[in-house]
Order: sequence, then C-alpha cells, then structure tokens
Amino acid sequence: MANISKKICLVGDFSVGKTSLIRRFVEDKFSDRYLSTVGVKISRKVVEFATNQINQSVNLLIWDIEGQTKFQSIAPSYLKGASGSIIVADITRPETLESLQRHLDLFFSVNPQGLVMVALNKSDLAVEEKLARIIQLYNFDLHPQVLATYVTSAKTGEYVELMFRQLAENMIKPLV
Ligand code: G3D
Ligand code: MG
Repeated sequence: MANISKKICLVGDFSVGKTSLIRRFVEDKFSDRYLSTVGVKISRKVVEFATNQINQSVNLLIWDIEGQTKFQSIAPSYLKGASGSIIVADITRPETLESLQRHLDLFFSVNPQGLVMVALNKSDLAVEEKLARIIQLYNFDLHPQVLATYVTSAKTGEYVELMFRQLAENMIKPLV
C-alpha cells in the first residue's frame, strides 16, 4: 500500500489530449470517442519503483478538467495543492503551443514548489521533420522545475507511461 498521496493536474487548452493521456496511463487504452461530462474527474493510480534498492510507492491522484470549452480558463482552485502538473499542447494546433507559457506561469503562481512535465501531444499526427522543429521551439527544460519536455501520443502510448512515472518519482524524491 502506498502511504504517500500526491495530487497532479493536467493543464492545457481544450482538446489537446489531457483526458486521453490520463486514460492511456491509468487504464492503458485509447479511445477515439470519449464523452466528457462537466466538472473535475480524479483518477487514481499507484506507482511503484525502487530507489537505491528501496521499494517505494506513491498514490497518484490525477486531476482532470472535464467538459472544458474553448474559452474557459483554468481556475486556480483546480490547481491548488498540486505537487505536480503535466502541461499539454497539441502539436497540430500552434495556438495550443503558444498557450504553454501562460499555463506554466499560472501553475507556478499557485504552486511555486511544484514540478512540471510538458507534453507536446499527438506526435502520431506529425512528420519527423516538423516534430524536430516544434521540439526546438517549445522546450521548457531550462526552467529548474520543468523536469522534461516530451513528445507524446495518447494514441500510440509513446512516452506516456515514462512521463507520468518520472513525475511521480521526482515528487517523492527529496530535491538535491
Ligand atoms: P482534452 O481532455 O484535452 O480536452 P481529449 O482532450 O483527451 O478529449 O482529446 C481531444 C481529441 O483529441 C479526441 O478526439 C482524442 O481522441 C484526440 N487525441 C488525444 N490525444 C491524441 C493523440 O495523441 N493522437 C491523436 N491522433 N489524437 C489524440 P475526438 O475526435 O474525440 O475529439
Ligand atoms: Mg478532457
């Protein structure tokens, strides 16, 4: 049993793939059809790993905004108390990439000690060449609390598990 619980929030514009990434990680499946209801959904997953041969586990409480519309902004109350966040953009929609900085600023304004992963999602829809350019332009790894920027696909599962696991591990590891 995991005795440490941590809240993480998925943040990003409408339809970038937040819910799909959670479904991929928690249930390991992808659905091309997903019906959202209004409100917030909290999924739970226990992540186990070993550090220096000591087994550890963390109970991840994964928050998702459901039924978010195009012009609806993210409320600070949704982010409150989160140890980490996955900030998501859709590589096929430049405006969602442009929003990343704003989402980062908002998350850190509510959780100054929080840790972040940036997910450039829907990699299955882009050609290699375009991906390389996007990664160059939208890499936030220089920020000390951004652990990594990953190119993900909720559809194929690429980097999804790794990204969630690394975030979980870093949240319970003391910062050095
Ligand atoms: P949101 O929760 O951020 O609003 P969703 O986004 O997870 O609801 O995803 C929005 C749409 O993008 C969905 O399609 C979903 O299937 C699709 N999607 C999410 N991630 C990926 C991905 O990695 N690759 C591809 N190809 N599609 C993805 P619909 O058609 O249901 O709106
Ligand atoms: Mg959603």
